[in-house]
Amino acid sequence: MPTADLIWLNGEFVAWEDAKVHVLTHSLHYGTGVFEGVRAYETERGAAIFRHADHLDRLEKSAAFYYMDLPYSKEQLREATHELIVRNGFKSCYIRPLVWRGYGPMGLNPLENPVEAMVAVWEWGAYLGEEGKRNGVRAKVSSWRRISPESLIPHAKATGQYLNSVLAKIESVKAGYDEAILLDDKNHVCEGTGENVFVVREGEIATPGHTASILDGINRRSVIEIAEDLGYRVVERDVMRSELVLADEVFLTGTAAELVPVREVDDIEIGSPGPVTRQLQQAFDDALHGRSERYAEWLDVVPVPSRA
Ligand code: PPE
Repeated sequence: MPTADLIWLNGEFVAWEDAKVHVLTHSLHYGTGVFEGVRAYETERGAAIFRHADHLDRLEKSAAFYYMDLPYSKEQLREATHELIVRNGFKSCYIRPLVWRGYGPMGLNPLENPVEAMVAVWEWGAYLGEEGKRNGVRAKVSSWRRISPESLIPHAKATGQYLNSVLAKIESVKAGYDEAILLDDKNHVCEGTGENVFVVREGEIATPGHTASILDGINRRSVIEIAEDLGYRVVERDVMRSELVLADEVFLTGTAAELVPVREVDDIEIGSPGPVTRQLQQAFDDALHGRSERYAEWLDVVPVPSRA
């Protein structure tokens, strides 16, 4: 695990190894936490955080679903993250904000437990491997269904909900695949364990819509916008399992993963990465690294304090 010098914990910068909580922390027992995954990239204007405001908005919404107010304002979290990146000396990094119910009464009512917050940063390379990013990953349709909106909140990025992704990930890795694709409770394609999924067929790009129990991925939104700007027809609709194989190309999007082609589904070769995936990967990469004027407003440039 790559580390950093400092972690921001409840308003203070503490040494990485000292960023600790009590073992009776509510969230440790019951999964009552919400989090984000964000990335900062090295750009010509300095380190820049991709769609930071959107991630903080989603963090606030995720917290609200579980009856938590953010203990620090979004602006405070934003500034703390800027300072954390500067003080750790990073030009690019992964950013993990977490808000959780802390030490207090045990039992399932969390409402008396304090709400705590932290932000950690570290250098995180290609989530599904460099080779996967270049030439595509091998995915397996999971035997596990994505959490149903009747039992949990697919739109919330809550820690406890990730047991669903963990089961699917373990199953796929033990079977020798790189990633799992989960169907939803209606047997439609939903998403990867930590990525949204797209299928390309005859020039049309399709991705499961909000009623398919997806997480409303920020990179999903970005890639839809980029694809439309490039003139592609993008539709949000139900996607059948068979379409993963019928497709000319399949790819995944997520903060950690970025844009990753899927080269095989259930041991069947698809044809990805094909030309559409390649074009989108390039345009998306340009947006992330600040090489695209058109998407410049997506970047939250980290201010560097003057040494005066
Ligand atoms: N679905 C899930 C279930 C998910 O966890 C992510 C992000 C996405 C879709 C894509 O969302 P977005 O990053 O906003 O485009 N997964 C985060 C956690 C990964 C992890 O292993 O931890 C991430 O990519 O940071």
